[in-house]
Order: sequence, then structure tokens, then C-alpha cells
Amino acid sequence: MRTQVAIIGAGPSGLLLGQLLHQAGIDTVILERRSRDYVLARIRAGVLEQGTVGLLDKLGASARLHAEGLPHSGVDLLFGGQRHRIALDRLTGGKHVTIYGQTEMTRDLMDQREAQGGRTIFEADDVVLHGFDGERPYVTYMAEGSCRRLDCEVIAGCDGYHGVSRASVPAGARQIFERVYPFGWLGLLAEVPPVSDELIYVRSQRGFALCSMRSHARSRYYVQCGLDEHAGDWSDQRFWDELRRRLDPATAEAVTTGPSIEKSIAPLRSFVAEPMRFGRLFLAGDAAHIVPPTGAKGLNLAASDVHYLFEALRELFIENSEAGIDAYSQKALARVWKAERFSWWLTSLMHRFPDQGPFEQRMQQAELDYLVSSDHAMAALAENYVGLPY
Ligand code: FAS
Ligand code: PHB
Repeated sequence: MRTQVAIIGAGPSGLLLGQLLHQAGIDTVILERRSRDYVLARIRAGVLEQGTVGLLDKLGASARLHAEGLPHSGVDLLFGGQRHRIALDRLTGGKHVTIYGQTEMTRDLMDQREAQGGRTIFEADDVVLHGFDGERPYVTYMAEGSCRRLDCEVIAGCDGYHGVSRASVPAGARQIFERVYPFGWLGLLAEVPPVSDELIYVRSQRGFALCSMRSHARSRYYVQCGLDEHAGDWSDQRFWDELRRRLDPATAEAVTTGPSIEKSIAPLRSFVAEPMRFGRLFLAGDAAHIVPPTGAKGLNLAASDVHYLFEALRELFIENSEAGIDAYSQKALARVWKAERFSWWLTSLMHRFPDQGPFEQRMQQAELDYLVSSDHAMAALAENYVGLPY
């Protein structure tokens, strides 16, 4: 089989890139390790920047998002028993974020790809990348018990943190930057109305918490937990009790509890692999970088990578110019590192660190007190939260 761009991974990165290239008349095949249902069962991100929504609009894949998504023009910080609203729209000249589950975005892109005849091979095992340091790359994989070969001109590694693409690059050809945080997030999804109209990021003496949502009837909550903890050790009641302990009394009282639909623990890390290009292999999304979910940047960084990579590949295949692919890594990394900084900063500000002494706790408190007292400081948070320009 032959294509112009072999895309590894059918997550948001792979599907967004596949559809943008398909729309531009550039042939693609997506190779996905898991089944379609498995990919659609993942519960991940929930906040979309305007840039991400813009890409879905460009694709004509945003009808459900605009019908069901929730535009949010503010977000609350809760600390010291007080809630403080950050007015995103006022502080950014009218920008906002949209609450729409990554799962739904993935479904919309998959449905569009199938309707347009885009090729996606699910349950592709043992994907191996070949020849990407030359002019004739190809990919081999196992499907239905036999080894298959996909010849291509470019490979897009959109296969996430645990994927094969980054791992295929010789260790000496890449530089890794990493910070692993000494805690995780225990997330719970429940078919109950959210406690607030907007998100609430909580810093409490017992640790971080986040009150989020997927709709007016479906809530997503998180509490910071230890790295040695397991979701199975947390009954629903234990989760709800702990969440309430981290909230102010009025908000705790307003929480509607119910049975969990999903409960899982995500580790937190900051991670960047440089560069994001190796010959004819280009990395995008979690394959190249990870951010702690505190700043709601992971999914949105995948979208900006895809924007840059799509423009570069359009130039290559349509205008026969290599200028875009030569500039891709530097351009994408410039935005990646700004989002890494914001996510690290907000994580450092809102979480309780095991080795934190009284001085560090006072520094967190003082920074938060300053933040909510200064329009300049809140504007800096707001412009990062709604998404820096592409
Ligand atoms: P993904 O990991 O989503 O997709 C990669 C795809 O490649 C997967 O479908 C995988 O099956 C496939 N794949 C892997 N190896 C392969 C191989 N060898 N061959 C073929 N296919 C292969 N971000 C936020 O902004 N907010 C959040 O709240 C949030 N919560 C998260 C919770 C968890 C548990 C995790 C892991 C991530 C979370 N993220 C969050 C980040 C997440 O949303 C990512 O940024 C987003 O999924 C990135 O999309 P992709 O780059 O497509 O990678
Ligand atoms: C979510 O709703 O899953 C979510 C929202 C905001 C974040 C992280 C996760 O910062």
C-alpha cells in the first residue's frame, strides 16, 4: 500500500492532521494500535482553546461542538476558603474557552473521516518505522495475522507519550527535558450537574482539587493524590468526602454526588523531546511533549502542533517547498515551551508538595493573594489559559 503521509496514532493529533491533509487533497493513512471503540472510550481533556475550535471549524467538524459545547468566559481560583473569578473575556479582549470533551472531539473527527473515505487501520500491531532518515520512508505493521508494508513520503508520529515514533529515533539524536511531579490526579466522571457554572481550581491544605464538567448534566472532578495510590482504593463516597473537604463550606454543600462512570489516576509530568523532526519523521502532540493537566494545555498543544505541521506539509506537497518542514520543529517548540511554562507555574502554585516547608507555603499564598489583586497578573494568567496565538 502507498500513501503520501503515514500517520501513526488515531488520537486528536493524528485525526486532526489526517483530516486537514485529506481536505487539502493530500493522501493519508492512519495506523492505530487500538480498536475504534477503545480509542473512543478514553476520558481525557475537557477544555478547548479558540485555536483548537478554529481548526475544527476549518474542517467543518464543529457542528456538535457548537451545539453541545459550553463557552466559558471565566474560571475560579479557590484558596483560603475564598473563590476568586478570573474574568477571561474582560482580561483578553473578549476571548473564551469551550468545554467539550476530547472524547467527543475524537468521535466527531473519526465520523467525518469515515464519511469522507479516509483510510484508518485500527488494531495495527507492531508498527515499525523504517528509512525516515532518507528519502523513502515506510512503515510495517501486523494486521489480521500478516505483516503489511505502507510506503510513504512522510511519517507523522502522532502516537502519544508511549508510542513507537519518538522511541524510533536514536537516543543521541534527541534531547529530553523532564520534570516528574510527586503526586497524581484522581479523576471521577459522574452523571450529576456540576457544582458551578464555570471551573473551580482549588488550592487547599489537603491538596489540589478541580471542579470541571462535560455538560450541564455531567461533571468531571479531580483531587490531588499520592503516587502510591490506586483508583480502586477510592470508593465513590471516599472521593466525594475528600473533594468536599478541599472546598469552602458553601461550595462543598452545593456538590451533587452520584455514582462514578469512570475513576482513574493520571500521573503528572512536564516533558519535551527536542527536536520534533528527524528527516522525514515529524512528531506532534503527546509523542513530543507532555504537560501536567493543570493548565488544560495537553490537547490544545496537540492542535497547535498539527496546525504548524499541516501548513508545512501543504507547502511541501502543494508548493513543492521544504521551507515549512525545515522550520516546523523550531516553530512548534516555541509555543510548546510557553505552554510548558504556564502548566508548570500553575501546577507549582496550586498543589501541595510533600517536601514543602512553611516558607514555600507562604510563597504560594502570597503569589495567589497578589494574583487576584492585580489585573495585570490576572491578565497574564488569562491570556495563557485561553491560549497564546499560533
Ligand atoms: P494520544 O495519546 O491521545 O493518542 C495517541 C494515539 O496513538 C492513541 O490512540 C494510541 O492508541 C495510539 N498509539 C500509541 N502507540 C501506538 C503504536 N505503537 N502504533 C499505533 N498507534 C499507537 N489534557 C488536557 O488538556 N486536559 C486534561 O484533563 C487531560 N487529561 C489527561 C488524562 C490522561 C490519563 C492522559 C494520559 C492525558 C490527559 N491529557 C489531558 C492530555 C491528553 O489530552 C493529550 O494531550 C492528548 O490526548 C494528546 O493527543 P495525541 O497527541 O493524539 O495523543
Ligand atoms: C477536565 O475537564 O478534564 C479538565 C479541565 C481543566 C483542566 C484539566 C482537566 O485543567
